[in-house]
Amino acid sequence: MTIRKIGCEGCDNIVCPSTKDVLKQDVAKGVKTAFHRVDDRGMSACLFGSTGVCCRNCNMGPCQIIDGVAEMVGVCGASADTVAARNFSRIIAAGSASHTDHAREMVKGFIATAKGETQHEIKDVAKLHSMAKVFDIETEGRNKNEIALELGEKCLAEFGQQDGTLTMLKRAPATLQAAWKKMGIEPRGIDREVVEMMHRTHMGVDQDYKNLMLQVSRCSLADGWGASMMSTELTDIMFGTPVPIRSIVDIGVLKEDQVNVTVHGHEPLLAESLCLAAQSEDMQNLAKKAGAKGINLAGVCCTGNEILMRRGIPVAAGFIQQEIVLATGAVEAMVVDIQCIMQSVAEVAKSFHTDIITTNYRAKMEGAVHIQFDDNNAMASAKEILTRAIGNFKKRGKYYIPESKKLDVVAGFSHETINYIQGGHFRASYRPLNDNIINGRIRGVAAMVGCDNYKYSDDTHERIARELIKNNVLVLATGCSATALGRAGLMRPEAAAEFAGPGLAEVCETLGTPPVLHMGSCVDNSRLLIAATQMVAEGGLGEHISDLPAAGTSPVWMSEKAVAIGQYFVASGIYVIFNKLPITGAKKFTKYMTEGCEEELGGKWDMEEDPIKLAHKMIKHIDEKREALGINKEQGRVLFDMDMRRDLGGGAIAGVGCSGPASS
Ligand code: BF8
Repeated sequence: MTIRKIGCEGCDNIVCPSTKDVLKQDVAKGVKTAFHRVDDRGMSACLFGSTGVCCRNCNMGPCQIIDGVAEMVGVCGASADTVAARNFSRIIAAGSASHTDHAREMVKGFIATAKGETQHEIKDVAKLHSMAKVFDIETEGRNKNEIALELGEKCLAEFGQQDGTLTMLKRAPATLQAAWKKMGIEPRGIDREVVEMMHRTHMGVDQDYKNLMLQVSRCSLADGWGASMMSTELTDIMFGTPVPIRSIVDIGVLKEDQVNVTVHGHEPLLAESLCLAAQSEDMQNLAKKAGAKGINLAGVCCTGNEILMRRGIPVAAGFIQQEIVLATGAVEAMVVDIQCIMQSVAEVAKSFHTDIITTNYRAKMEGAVHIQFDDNNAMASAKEILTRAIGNFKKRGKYYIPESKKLDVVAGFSHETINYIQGGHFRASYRPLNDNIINGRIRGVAAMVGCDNYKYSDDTHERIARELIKNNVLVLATGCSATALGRAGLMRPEAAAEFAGPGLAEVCETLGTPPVLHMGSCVDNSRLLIAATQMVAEGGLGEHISDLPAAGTSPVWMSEKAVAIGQYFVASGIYVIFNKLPITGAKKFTKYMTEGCEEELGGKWDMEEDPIKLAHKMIKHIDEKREALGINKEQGRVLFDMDMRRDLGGGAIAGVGCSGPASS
């Protein structure tokens, strides 16, 4: 994997044309970004920290451990394996806590909506009914708000539940549920698993790395199959299940003659309210009075993915571009809530007329303006935020918007949409996908998730995805990986003919889909779990998720959340490969994570820094699974005739053709 050598001074190591373009403009000259800070730090990462063997869990240390050196265990005697496993466990606890606290807010917003206390409504009644069934909620003779209220309250109770198992687990394949039960790793309650993980990693508690890993899996499953899945499904019910939608991705989505408001963070409650408020007559009139033609909302990070998926609102930037978008000088306000917001944005904003507006009591920042977002009075909060942004429009000084680099994307591939596009309303199923994997047109499926990272080239996601699709592997993407792949032009249907191997290209052309499907934000990785479950249920690809020719990666992860996602994929039976993990200072533990755990969980971890080698390790794993299934035979290329196209469901996608699944 290419390690960045210099930052934006010469911009030669930044591939994204818009990032390079903005950074070389006069307007951005005084701006110091993370690209600079990575260079300025001028030292390599701490060897103990980066390999997971620095222990600071008590005040006898910190202890730096060297595996195999008797004098270099912890003062308490902790071995390298224990220390690395404990550190890894705390990453999982933090990542899971972030997703689950986000989910709690969404569930609370859902309950308030069901009570009629917000300006939102229950939009996807079909999904409401299917979730009611999962939670054994009576639907007969009840209106949608009554059902939603009971569903919301049952979901909220699972955060504090002490015993039993989380309800969503029963959506997993029966074989996987049985394996979790046998291992004793079914999550009991969402908060309980995070708390227990923290307790067990306190000094002098769990000192057996294999035992710790059981709780690591349980904690991550409480995230993936518990809180994240509840968040995705309830958010869909409230704001609409995504259907294919055309939009654009790039810094160039900012508009010269409009009030530019970027929405950055994760919880879509705020962003949805801003969308509604921005369309209101009074806000539009206020913008016009200030000399603007309107209000232009644009997304950053996962909030961007949420409003892109459901509303087609353009995405301005992924994680590593959050400072660059401000360096254009064209943003009136960056509205932030929680997670992945760099403290430096407040510093960058000082060079311009831009306000950084924090909106969540949990996440304040020096130098920012705080306007608390109030769920129960969301429209008033949203209008207060927009009024402040509009007030800044006249103060805009020199700016530069790199307009020519904008790329089209087709997003909105919820698992329901993937089902629908393969068979329409009446024959929706995963059968065509399974058949195309069995007949070899599609070699397998790769999940690309997670972050950008300044330490690595900003084209890493693109290089991996291009290698995968060239080899007929369908890519499902979420989070900042999805934004990077959209920016690279791989989420246009035309990209299939341009970059995919012949089998995958043919299937994409028939369905009218891109070879890389945008499945949403980071909490939406739960959609991938359901997609994998449906592939197993459809038949022909084994009995377990671990039998599927599938693999996952977060190639340049930065956040603890990405590791939690990786772990719940592993605990669901998936092979997951990251660039590096902070575990390699402990030999037995690393061997267990990359080999030993497969026997118990079906999935395992792997590591590779070179993007092309990483893609080929995924392909190798996919081929091994194909071999085990007995489907790894060379197939002659068969051109689709009209009957075969009809069998596939045939429609192109919305904005490009069909209207997607019914939302109510
Ligand atoms: O949750 S991909 S950088 S924005 S952590 Fe953060 Fe990573 Fe982006 Fe979304 Ni996910």
